[in-house]
Amino acid sequence: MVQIVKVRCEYLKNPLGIDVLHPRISWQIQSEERGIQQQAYQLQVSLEPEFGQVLWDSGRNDTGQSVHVVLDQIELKARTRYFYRVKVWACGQQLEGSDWSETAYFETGIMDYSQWTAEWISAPSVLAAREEDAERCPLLRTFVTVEKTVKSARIYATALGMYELQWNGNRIGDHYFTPGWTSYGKRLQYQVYDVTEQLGVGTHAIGALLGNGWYKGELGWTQKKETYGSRAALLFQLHIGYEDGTEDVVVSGNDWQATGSAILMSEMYHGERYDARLELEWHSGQATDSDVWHSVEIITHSKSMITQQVNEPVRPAEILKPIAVLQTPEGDTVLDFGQNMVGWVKFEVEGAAGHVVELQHAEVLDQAGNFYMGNIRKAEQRIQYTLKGKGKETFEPHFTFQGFRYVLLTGFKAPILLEAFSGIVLHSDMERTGFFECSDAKVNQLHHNIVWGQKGNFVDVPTDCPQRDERLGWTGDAQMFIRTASYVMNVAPFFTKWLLDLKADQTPEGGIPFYIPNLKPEFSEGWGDTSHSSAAWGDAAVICPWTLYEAYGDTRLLEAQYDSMNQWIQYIFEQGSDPYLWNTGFHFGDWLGLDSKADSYVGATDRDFVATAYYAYSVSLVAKAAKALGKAADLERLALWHEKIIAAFQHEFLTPSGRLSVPTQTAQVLALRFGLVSGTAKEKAEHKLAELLKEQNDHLTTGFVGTPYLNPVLSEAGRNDLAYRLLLQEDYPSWLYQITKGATTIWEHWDGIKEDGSFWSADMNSFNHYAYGAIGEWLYSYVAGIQPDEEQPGFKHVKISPQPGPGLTWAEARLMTMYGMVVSSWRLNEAGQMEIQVTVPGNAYATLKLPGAQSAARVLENGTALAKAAGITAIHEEAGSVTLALGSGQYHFTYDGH
Ligand code: RAM
Repeated sequence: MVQIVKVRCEYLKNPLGIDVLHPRISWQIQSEERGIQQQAYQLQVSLEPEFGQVLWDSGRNDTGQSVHVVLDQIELKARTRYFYRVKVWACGQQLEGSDWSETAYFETGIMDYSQWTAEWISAPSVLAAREEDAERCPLLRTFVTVEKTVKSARIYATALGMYELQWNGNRIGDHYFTPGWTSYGKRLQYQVYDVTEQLGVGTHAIGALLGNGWYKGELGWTQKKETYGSRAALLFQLHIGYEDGTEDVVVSGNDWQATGSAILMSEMYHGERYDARLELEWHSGQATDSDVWHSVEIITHSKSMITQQVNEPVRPAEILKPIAVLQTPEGDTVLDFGQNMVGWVKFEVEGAAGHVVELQHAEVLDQAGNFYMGNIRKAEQRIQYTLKGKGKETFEPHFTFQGFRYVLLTGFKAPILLEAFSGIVLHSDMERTGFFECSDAKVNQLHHNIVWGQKGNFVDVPTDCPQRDERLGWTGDAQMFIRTASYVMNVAPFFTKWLLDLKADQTPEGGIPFYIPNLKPEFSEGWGDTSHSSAAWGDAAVICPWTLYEAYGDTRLLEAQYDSMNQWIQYIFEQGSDPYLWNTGFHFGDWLGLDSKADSYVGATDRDFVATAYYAYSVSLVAKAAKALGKAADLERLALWHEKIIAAFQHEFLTPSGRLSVPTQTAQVLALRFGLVSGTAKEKAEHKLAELLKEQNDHLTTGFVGTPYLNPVLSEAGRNDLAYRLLLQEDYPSWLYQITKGATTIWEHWDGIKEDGSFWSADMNSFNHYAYGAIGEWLYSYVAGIQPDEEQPGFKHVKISPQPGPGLTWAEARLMTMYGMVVSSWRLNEAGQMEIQVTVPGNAYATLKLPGAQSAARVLENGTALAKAAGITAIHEEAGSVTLALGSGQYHFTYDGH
């Protein structure tokens, strides 16, 4: 029996607001049987869930494609729900037709921005006239009267600033920080809410709170505001379809009213100030008092940049309860959530009207055990709540988030009840896809920390850190971590959105700003007058789309970014004194490398070396993209270009006898990983790397640039022994050192907390920075051995090559790919045999290299000889290694001789 599961449109389950003309459909095929390959599919689209009338029927389509099938035969109409289902014929031992999949749907949105008839409305300035109201968030409202039975109702909304919609006093939807952060001048996403249920006959109050958000609040470390504009405004359109076939549209316009809300201040970095005494019964329809309610102002602002939301919204993903309440030596009362998290605290409190309680958020306690805010810099992370004094009150903030493990409480009555506090974890609601476990508890904690680093820093944009006055979409950090990120969660929609902003903010010369979305240049003080295009940072333009292509087989995305990728390498071409070297301009170099000079953040590896190495790498990836997209002429030109860079690199950085002239770990790592050396020069670099590690007593000195590739390079060089030693080191500097210091997320610095418990300087010491979490890639793709194949991307062909090493007795990774779950695990059992368990999803196939297997004859699959086991389509034996070609299914191999 074959069964179809996880039918998705544009990666999403039943999405609303799809505005692409030809969305893509994907599904997965499950079966108990091995070797399942799809032979044909049939796809049907209907306007009704029962498929009474079929709008489009593909008929039987003889193809194996089950991922990103483009719906290009129907002309989609705006604001319409399309139901679809799929059936396949798959071949295992025999050809079988499946049942129809469950019915899924997608719904189109506004599609054409000229259909926005609503107007931008803003609170009148009189509301902010009093000094104490200057920061107050406005509340806008209107009333809607429904006289007939509603069949369907949708709200389409966006804002300059942030908005939260309310319906008769209740929050609408579970999207947070809407409309998200984009390069607002060029792209502004809108959201869709299904409010059919809420819209019974009668009069309804609709409210919208407006906050500063990224649009006009403080951003960057220079305490500047109004990055994108100075006025918060709402754009709102409610389409009501009645049972009788008629329609009404309610839009934001001058009939709306505005007043000040109970939110006296709300800032991303600083937190929120809320006075519950100011709450209004605003939805009752009574408070029409003109002292309180004013007419809104219509503002002129373009709508042409409004666009569909492609990524998942930020949602509350989980709730953590505090594990303890502490009294610090300084006498503070502090909650410990046991996990460095991102989101906010929801709390219950009781007391007299006017009483004020305060929460301040920090990541760590200092050496003495006191609450420590130093590394949060100028971000206040403070929630201040004034009670209304009417029994139990519950509060959670609106337009701000905090990065924290510890919360300093002020004004709360003793004894503190832990039940009264909940840590609400907020992040982009991506599907968790990767799971890793092994025999070492500290390595498992490291993986946990990687996952939490991703949660906390994937709040609509990939940020460097989520707590201090920074929280920016740093390109370098994103490209270093993206491969790991793509194992841990499905990040395709998330990065598709971010790459659209990257493209939008790319300079006319092809340069890439340091962070995306970009800020104004004056926000980047401290970097001189350069505000873009450092090597290894700007290369995100190329590395990110390519990585997504490999992981998800997303050709459309690659095509969409292709020009931007080319513009980036062209930009580099124009920079150097020699077009094939990049030896000019500002670069971050091997950022935070431990071999840096005192008082510098830049590691010892020559910056021109790093820049030229990345230049070569990016050109090689654009060449691969050209190949994948069938652009033969480009491929030829790019291949030649790449050769010239390699030649220039070798001329500049390789001695005549074949040594790299830059004797750092990172230099060897980059040259090896990017294929810049070959033959004896490659051997020398491998040897040198081992020697440099030995000099450090098998410890790394690498920074942001070298660290992600260090272990992969060692494994490729046949030095798993060394890679495992680095992984398992527990003293400084190492990944596990921070675990021994209690880390629950990845630190920015190898020595964020020093051996004696003191801190690295407060000026840049985040405890939630995912860059060094890029070791995750190695755990999945080498330790467990699951790798994509660029020729058959999206894990259509899975390369599985587990690489056991000293110090671990077993490891297992599970990865939900576009085709389904891939599993790879190895275990040295008590009898000293190697056991390998592998799962290959339906309609995919795998090449499995059995680690340490001497001969195929000695390997059993579930007790049977390999030649007799189902699903194994080929067996290769070569120089003491056994490689198998596998069809889909679950396998269990056992053999001696590791
Ligand atoms: C820091 C950021 C980021 C890094 C840049 C160069 O401010 O936190 O991680 O990419 O510097």
